[in-house]
Amino acid sequence: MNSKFIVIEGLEGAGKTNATAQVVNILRQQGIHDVVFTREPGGTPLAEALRQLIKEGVDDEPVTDRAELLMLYAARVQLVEGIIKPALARGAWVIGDRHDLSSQAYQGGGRGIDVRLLQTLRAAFLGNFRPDLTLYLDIPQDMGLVRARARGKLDRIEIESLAFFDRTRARYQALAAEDERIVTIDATQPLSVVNSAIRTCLTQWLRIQEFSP
Ligand code: T5A
Repeated sequence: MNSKFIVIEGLEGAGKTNATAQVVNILRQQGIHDVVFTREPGGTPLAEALRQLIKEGVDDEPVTDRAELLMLYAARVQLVEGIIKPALARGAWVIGDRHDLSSQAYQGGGRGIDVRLLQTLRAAFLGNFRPDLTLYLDIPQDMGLVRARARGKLDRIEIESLAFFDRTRARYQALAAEDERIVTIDATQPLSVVNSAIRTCLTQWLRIQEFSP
């Protein structure tokens, strides 16, 4: 089987860390051991510096929505060109904690940035590059934020309004419904049930990939 790019998406506290571990277990059981992990924003020294700027800002300077979007894209391009594409080219599998769908949902849905601008950026900077499979962990924002808050201090995006996260979730759900490469997992369930849903979905998908040309 050719190497694949699998992405885990969802609101804060949806359980992406747990899902990543579950995906890796399943891949190992299938004999796939060469796996590279990425997170967005981040994953290279420059992209990690941008992550810090995106999540914390600088002093009290307000960050405009478009500046936030461009920083996210700068980090993404750096990661895709420097890490993800080379890993896939040498035959490794890549597991991403977030990718472009986050921008479509948070910046498109949450911030309300025009979809045409997002499509233009994606076409210009990513071209046809897409994840082979995205597992979208669907959770209402109040439940996810309770989990995220338990970790401690909230960052610049996590302190956004409930309406922001409702719009973000609605965009995630709409995009997942129209793209067969995005599978929605109900992340409100207990961890054991979420893990079993991930196992069922990924095992079936791997079987299909095995027999695809
Ligand atoms: N962003 C990012 C954008 O706005 N646009 C973009 O394009 C991109 C790429 C990134 C921030 O940047 C924004 C989105 C984010 O605000 P981040 O830290 O990478 O920040 O992402 P977060 O979503 O904030 O990371 P979290 O760690 O909060 O989320 P996870 O990884 O989904 O949560 P996880 O797995 O650590 O789980 C949190 C807690 O819940 C428990 C876990 O054990 C853990 O304690 N848990 C469960 N408990 C009960 N039942 C379950 N099913 C559970 N699943 C997990």
